[in-house]
Amino acid sequence: RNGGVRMPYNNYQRLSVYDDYLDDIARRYPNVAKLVSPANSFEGRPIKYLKISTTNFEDTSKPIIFIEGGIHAREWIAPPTVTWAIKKLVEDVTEPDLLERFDWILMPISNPDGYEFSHRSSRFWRKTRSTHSAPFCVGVDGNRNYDFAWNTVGVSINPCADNYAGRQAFSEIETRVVRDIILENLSRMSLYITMHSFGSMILYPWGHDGSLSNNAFALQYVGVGMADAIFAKKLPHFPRYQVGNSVHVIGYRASGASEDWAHSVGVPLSYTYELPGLSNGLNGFNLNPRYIEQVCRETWEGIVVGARRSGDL
Ligand code: ING
Ligand code: ZN
Repeated sequence: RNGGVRMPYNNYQRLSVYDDYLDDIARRYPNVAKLVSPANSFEGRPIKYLKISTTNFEDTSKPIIFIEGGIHAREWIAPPTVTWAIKKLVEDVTEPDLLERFDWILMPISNPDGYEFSHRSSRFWRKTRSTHSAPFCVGVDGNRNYDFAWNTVGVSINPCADNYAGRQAFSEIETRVVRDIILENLSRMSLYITMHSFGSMILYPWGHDGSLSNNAFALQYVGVGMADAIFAKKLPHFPRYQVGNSVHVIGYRASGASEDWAHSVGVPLSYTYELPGLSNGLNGFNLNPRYIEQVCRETWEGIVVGARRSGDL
């Protein structure tokens, strides 16, 4: 691979490794991968993503698939599943139809400030690191900050809480960047997946009240297809994925989640993956690094089926 920047999968990596990897892929594969850095995070770090396309996003007949991870800082298994998808689309291609049929937007770390804070200072940090809401408490829950049923359920109005929704919807640059990607590409976006952990679940709307969307049949059909593909590749002691409406599968309601907002503005297939944790409590966020590669491999199988089924609907 001619001396490119490596993304190791035997341990959790710092932000700079992700940044360098994205830069390097864009440099080495200029015909298919474009680096976009639309804004800086609250603390001034570039928020980066790759647009992967054989036609520079100019063939408007191709559906777009958007996969994003790392909005919750401590969920360290999420970002590598997104870089693994990049690898499988451009470096180590075993499913060439996926690059031919779809355009891809891949953002491994949507909350770089929180991610770095969870490495440097506080392992179980979840939120952004903004200080504009309250002088005495830092950060907003990115997955409560979207403008759909915002600040109504499963949230806190206490800025010190882990599920603080923010002083207004989209108060955070990190959620506005994801919002703008979805709105700019809405006419073609067929599938959105936000990577979280943990619990081995594939969740779909509506997460704020547990009701089903008009597209629930397709959401269930594609969701089960993804879970079956993961099941076929999982290790024996990994739990089987559960698939269903967010409220019914995870057991609580939450407003302002990206999954709900994306679906509400028109993305037909919108999912939250809860990647495996293999433990209870906070230890679920500390998935042993020996399983990073396994989770990436099996999650890719889910993405493959999700893409193909989304294209068949
Ligand atoms: N889980 C998601 C959360 O933000 C979720 C689960 C997603 C609930 C979407 C409702 C709607 O709470 C994690 N791990 O963050
Ligand atoms: Zn999460």
